[in-house]
Amino acid sequence: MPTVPSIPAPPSSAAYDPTLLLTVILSLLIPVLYLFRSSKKSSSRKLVIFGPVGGGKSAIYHRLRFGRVVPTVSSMTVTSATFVPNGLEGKPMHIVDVPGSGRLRAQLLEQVSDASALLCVLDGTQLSAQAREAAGILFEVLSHEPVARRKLPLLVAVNKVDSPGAATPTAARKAIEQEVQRVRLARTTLSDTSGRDKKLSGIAEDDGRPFSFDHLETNTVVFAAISATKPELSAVHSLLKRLG
Ligand SMILES: Nc1nc2c(ncn2[C@@H]2O[C@H](COP(=O)(O)OP(=O)(O)OP(=O)(O)O)[C@@H](O)[C@H]2O)c(=O)[nH]1
Ligand SMILES: [Mg+2]
Repeated sequence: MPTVPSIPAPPSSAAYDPTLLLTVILSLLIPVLYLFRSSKKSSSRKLVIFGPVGGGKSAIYHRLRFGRVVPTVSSMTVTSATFVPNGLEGKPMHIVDVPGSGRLRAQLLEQVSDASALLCVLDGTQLSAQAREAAGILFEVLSHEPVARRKLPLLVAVNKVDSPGAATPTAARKAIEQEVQRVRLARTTLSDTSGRDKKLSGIAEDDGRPFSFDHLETNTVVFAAISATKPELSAVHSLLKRLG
């Protein structure tokens, strides 16, 4: 009996082709790995802008992003993008504008956890109110564990130097240090009465001396006068240049 030549069965599905399967997996994996890598990279150059309501954070953010200032209203959501800041050259940076509203404090602490530089902005024409508010925010940020254990550069920018009567960086520093001392005493008393025996460090550590930013070992703090509208942002540019 003549033998019938066997005909190879057609592949039931193209997906079973191992080469094709590998190509599909790789083409899906590569963009995911790339995205992960670039997000890690951007967080190694991440600036977080924070501070009291009305200090001028969004004005600075717009100036850095678009090179101009647009009329703003008090922000209610976090704004962020990765870009090469206006007036600088080089690699893009991830810049985050966190509104001053107390309702966004948890988001602020989340944002600063992986920041590589901090920019606290206050309105130099409203020193006493802004210094009190700024001291409370700075206390929370600098005592936040992921920030406290890293050496992060911090610029406290006294904004609106273009306006008459704006405070000098020296006056702002003194006012904020006095307010931080008040916050620190209030928090220390609270933690004593709560019965917790937690070792406080950094900005929260009451070592018997009046608080000074010079006592902080983990953060390098610079005070400078700036203006988002004039514009006079050299101190902000210097901070950004440190990120490489
Ligand atoms: N004269 C002057 N006004 C400024 C300057 N920067 C900001 N402003 C004005 O100050 C007001 C508040 O500025 P914003 O940038 O919205 O303040 P913000 O810090 O983002 O405030 P929140 O989003 O509420 O936390 C706006 O009317 C700005 O135009 C500045 O350098 N000089
Ligand atoms: Mg804003």
